[in-house]
Amino acid sequence: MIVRNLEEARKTDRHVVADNGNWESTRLVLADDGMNHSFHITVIHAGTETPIHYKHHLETVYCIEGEGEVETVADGKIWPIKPGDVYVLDKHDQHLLRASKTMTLACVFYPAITGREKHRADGSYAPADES
Ligand code: 9YT
Repeated sequence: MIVRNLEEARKTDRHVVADNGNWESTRLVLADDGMNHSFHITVIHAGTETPIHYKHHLETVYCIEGEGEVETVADGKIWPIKPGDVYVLDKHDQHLLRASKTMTLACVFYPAITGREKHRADGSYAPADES
């Protein structure tokens, strides 16, 4: 069994800050835990827009606090997101994530990320066998 604490993990390299400053994330569960999923607590800063396209991962995102929206690029649909909402990228949906109030999100990735990924120019993370 594994037990970790968010505040403790934030002091380690599990805590990453996006190059563009839009978000920061603490990866509480990663690939080397052998769970096949990873689990992150991610903060999206107010007033930001982040283009994301997880071509090689599925992701479920639960909003704990804050407010924002997701725009799915294929159809231009806007999905307002508030605490209690979950959005599920079941089709590797290309999207824009916007926060109007700083958002705290709980994110699950399948397959697990290793912790070394950076968003690539196309908004994706490298597939598990490439990273
Ligand atoms: C909201 C969202 O897509 N979060 C992704 C996790 C975060 N970018 C991370 O930990 O890499």
